[in-house]
Amino acid sequence: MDVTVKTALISVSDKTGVVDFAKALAQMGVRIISTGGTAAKLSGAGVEVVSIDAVTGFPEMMDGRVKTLHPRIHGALLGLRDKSQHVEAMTEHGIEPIDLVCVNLYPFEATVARADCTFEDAIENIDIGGPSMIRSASKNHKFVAVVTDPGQYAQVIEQMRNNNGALSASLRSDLARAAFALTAAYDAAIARYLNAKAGVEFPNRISIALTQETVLRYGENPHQSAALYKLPTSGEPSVCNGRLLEGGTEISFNNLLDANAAFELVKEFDDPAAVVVKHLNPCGCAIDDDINIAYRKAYEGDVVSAFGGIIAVNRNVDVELAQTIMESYGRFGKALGASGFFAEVIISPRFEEDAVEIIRTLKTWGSRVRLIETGPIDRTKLDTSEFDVRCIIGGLLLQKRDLVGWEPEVVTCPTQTKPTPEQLEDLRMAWLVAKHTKSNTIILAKNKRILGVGAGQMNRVESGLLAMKQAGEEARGAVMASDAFFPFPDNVENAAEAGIAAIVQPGGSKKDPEVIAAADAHGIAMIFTGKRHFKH
Ligand code: 93A
Repeated sequence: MDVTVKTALISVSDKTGVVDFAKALAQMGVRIISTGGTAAKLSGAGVEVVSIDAVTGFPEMMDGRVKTLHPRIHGALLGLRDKSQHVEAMTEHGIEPIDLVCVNLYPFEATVARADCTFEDAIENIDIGGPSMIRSASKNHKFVAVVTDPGQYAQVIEQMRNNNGALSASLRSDLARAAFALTAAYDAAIARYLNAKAGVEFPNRISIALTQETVLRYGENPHQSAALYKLPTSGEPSVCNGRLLEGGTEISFNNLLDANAAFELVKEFDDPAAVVVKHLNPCGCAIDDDINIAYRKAYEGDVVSAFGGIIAVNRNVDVELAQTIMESYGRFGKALGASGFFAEVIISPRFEEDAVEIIRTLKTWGSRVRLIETGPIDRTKLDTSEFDVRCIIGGLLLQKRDLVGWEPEVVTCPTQTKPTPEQLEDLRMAWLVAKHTKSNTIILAKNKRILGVGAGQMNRVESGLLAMKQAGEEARGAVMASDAFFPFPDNVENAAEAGIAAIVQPGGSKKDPEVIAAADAHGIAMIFTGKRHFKH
């Protein structure tokens, strides 16, 4: 059933587009009721409005805390037009129906995001009357339309213009569902803020409002449907908060997972760094004063795995870096006798325009690669309030993010041999790479470059053997990182055989004395970080 809009109530904090919206309504003969600031704005623009107090018979009071909370408003929104008792009650109490409510709320989230926001500011920005009207109108969407976003104005006006001033049941239903989701998200944000203020890390009940970013073609596999939703966060530079540049093939579920893994690792480094990720694990990572060299070293770490890889750099992609990336894929593709060598995604704080042009003109894969621009990396702006959320069937596991990086002040060295400054640099790098690699993890590094990665094995010895096999002869003089302690000296023995010179691990095993003795016996320097980085 269509509803002809005769009376509308407009009460908005965000006044974007409201004058044109109200003018269009007025042109179609709609009577407009409005609250203080909105009424002033509309009448200032020449729109005829009835003030809210003329309807309620009460002045707006208590600093505006009570303006629309009145039976003449809520009766007008909630009354069933097809139920005689409701109609009689409306007539008896002089309640005139309102057919459309246009409300957007006090900007609670924007207010609490401000650095100078006081607790009182936050409380005053909790809108009560607005959500009440939105909920009343949404409950009664059989008769009332509820407009909660300036982005909806055009569609509402267009439909009214083409439909003799009436709105369809289907549009009213769409608007009502959006409205309930909005008020739920609004209250979730308030609860989140108050919990944080009260120092409650894990409240009994958590509501998280997620906003759909995009529906994805499919999930991990083609038979799984999927979509990307965004969390309300601080806007920390990340893949999710980044911008997908135009061109390129549609981004996939797995691309997003891998891109996130790659960027979170490259974010750990201040010096120019590059990472290549496959299936959530780094297959290459390097640091150098020159980002081009860092990239080349990262790529050359494991050219076979770099096929279809996800590349992240912590510096802007200019023409030179774009060419370096494309050249590496062409050269190694040919050398391996494989055509169609390509990268899936490149992530960078920024892509210079001519670099994008060069990438896009590369016929083989440049036209298809997804480019994600994250904005400048600023590690002082990491969102410390954010949870790391994992799904198990029937539940979610929440933990605080692992924001521990390299802590030189807690590092100890229990072995007789001490690492050289160069080895220490490599140990630091290998340790940070281990943090971002699936457990059990063993990472080998030399000259600020990863040589071997043992990831996700069910025992640490196997991870070590894989990493050493990959590094081959280069393992001689390299350093090793283990994301958790060694329960036995076996890994150290194997490391000694491969020629590993220094090891970083958390320490804390019952068998530490034996592990240390094994390192000492082979002249290996070993340091303890005191913290582990399991990544399940
Ligand atoms: O303080 S309130 O919760 N009390 C109310 O009765 C009320 N009615 C509408 N806030 C209330 N509103 C909000 O005022 C609306 O949701 C809107 O955001 C804002 C518009 O005020 P103005 O028209 O004075 O700018």
